[in-house]
Amino acid sequence: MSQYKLIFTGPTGAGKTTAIATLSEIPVVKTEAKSSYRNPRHEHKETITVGLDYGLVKLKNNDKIHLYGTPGQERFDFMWEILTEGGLGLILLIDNTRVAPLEDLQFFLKAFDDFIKETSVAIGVTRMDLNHKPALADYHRELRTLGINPPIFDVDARSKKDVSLLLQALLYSLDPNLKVER
Ligand SMILES: Nc1nc2c(ncn2[C@@H]2O[C@H](COP(=O)(O)OP(=O)(O)O)[C@@H](O)[C@H]2O)c(=O)[nH]1
Ligand SMILES: [Mg+2]
Repeated sequence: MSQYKLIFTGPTGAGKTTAIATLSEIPVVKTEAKSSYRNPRHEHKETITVGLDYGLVKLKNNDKIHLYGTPGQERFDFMWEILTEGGLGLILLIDNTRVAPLEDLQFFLKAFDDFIKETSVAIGVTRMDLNHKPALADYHRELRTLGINPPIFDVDARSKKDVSLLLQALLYSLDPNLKVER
């Protein structure tokens, strides 16, 4: 049995905590705190992740994947490098309702570029039901200008089917033999 570690990152509100809870077979460990600021685009959101989220997924062959969510806010970016240590790959969630999602994409790909170079990345664009622009084609164009071609999907972090597909795409790009239990 092998054990792997995957990292979920992306801006606050992108669905990291939700995606980890959706996938995890154990109750997730969350470190939420009351948000001290009001973000008009996320009025529903009263807590933010200050530390990290943790969940666990078992694969068909009994391998275990430990899921870690990074804090979304830049003031916690000192933790990003610690969290990626020994990680197998990165799942980047982008919130399509934010002001400039393509800039968020660039920002996070840049922030994690050393890690991505050594491993792999899969991208999930969330909240597309609320805001359908930019479209996936716009993301593809942006990725082409950055010279990379990672798997990218429209995902709802609350949907097990969506998040499993994203996870499976990342695992497949690392090792076609790794399969998510369904
Ligand atoms: N409408 C909609 N809501 C979503 C989607 N993905 C996640 N959410 C919601 O967005 C909110 C923020 O998610 P959360 O997991 O706390 O984001 P985090 O800050 O990245 O951990 C939660 O209320 C989720 O249920 C989506 O695709 N569509
Ligand atoms: Mg969170």
